Amino acid sequence: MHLLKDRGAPFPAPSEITPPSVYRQRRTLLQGLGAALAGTAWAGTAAAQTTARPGKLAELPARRSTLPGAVTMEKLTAYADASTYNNFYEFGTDKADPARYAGSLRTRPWTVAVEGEVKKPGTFDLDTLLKLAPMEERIYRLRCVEGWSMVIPWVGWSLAELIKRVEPTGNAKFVQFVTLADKAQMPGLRSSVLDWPYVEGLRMDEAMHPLTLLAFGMYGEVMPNQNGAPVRLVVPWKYGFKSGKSIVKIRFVEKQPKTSWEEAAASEYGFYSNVNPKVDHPRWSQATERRIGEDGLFAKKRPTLMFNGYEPQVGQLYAGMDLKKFF
Ligand SMILES: Nc1nc2c(c(=O)[nH]1)N[C@H]1C(S)=C(S)[C@@H](COP(=O)(O)O)O[C@H]1N2
Ligand SMILES: [Mo]
Repeated sequence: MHLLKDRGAPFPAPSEITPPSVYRQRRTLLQGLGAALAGTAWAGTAAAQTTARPGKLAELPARRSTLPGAVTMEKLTAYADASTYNNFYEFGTDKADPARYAGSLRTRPWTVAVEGEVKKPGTFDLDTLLKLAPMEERIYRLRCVEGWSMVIPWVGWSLAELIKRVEPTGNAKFVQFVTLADKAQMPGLRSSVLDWPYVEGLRMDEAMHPLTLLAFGMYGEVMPNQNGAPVRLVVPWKYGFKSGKSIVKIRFVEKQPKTSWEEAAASEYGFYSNVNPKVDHPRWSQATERRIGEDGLFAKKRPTLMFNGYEPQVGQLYAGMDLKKFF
């Protein structure tokens, strides 16, 4: 939970890593060369990177994104970690609960309603969304406000693609994301830890930023339920909770919308929630983070970067804003 203080730990230096398209080639090459390279450091590195396609769920092909900032070179988090250490309170507050209980989530049929201040409102079914724009692989850091982070190869397309198609009116200043709340499928709704449904929001320019991803998969496959199937948001420069899972409605509004975490504790979770090592959470520091899968007894925490490392791409959105006030 966000109530827990980070227990601290992490990791040495960001080890150099090979992007998936390249390591897939290497893997093929290695397979071709057979055991010839086995035992070399290089072979070891390539083998460690074959997590890109875990082979658990249906493949979701994507081209590599060429968008600036969309592919970090950091070592990927293992799929086994990214799909078992989750926050998805609709299935419980323990990190293991979503993987344990999200099997009951029915992800088809699925629709996303788009409404509010748009000229072309409508309801999009999943198959339409899957074909709406070319799928891209984006390797983003995701940093939770609790003080841990992962590096995940997401599959999806820029939310801006959808926004352009529905033609927002001049009154559309913010976007609210409403996620599924169904007691029959989500045992966590029995708890009142949050006001359901889980809602989140972005300012219009944040929602339109090309890095803001509507994600349908990860590691080359469709999204595991526990990671927010069948469609979720990923906003890489903001704390993880801004990235709503299992979205059913997108509303364009004039006034800053309410968000579940602000509602739960306004003094701790602001609307913006940009990753910012200089603005501590009232109950813990945000200066450092531990990388999931790389923590150990002697591992060092790594410094948290301004805007989670996406400052070159998104810093301009906040020019002139007091980020301590608008935290
Ligand atoms: N619907 C919904 N979306 C959610 C959450 C949630 O509890 N419910 N948790 C958020 C939080 S706190 C984080 S850190 C990320 C975690 O995403 P991951 O499990 O894919 O790493 O999802 C976010 N989206
Ligand atoms: Mo989080």
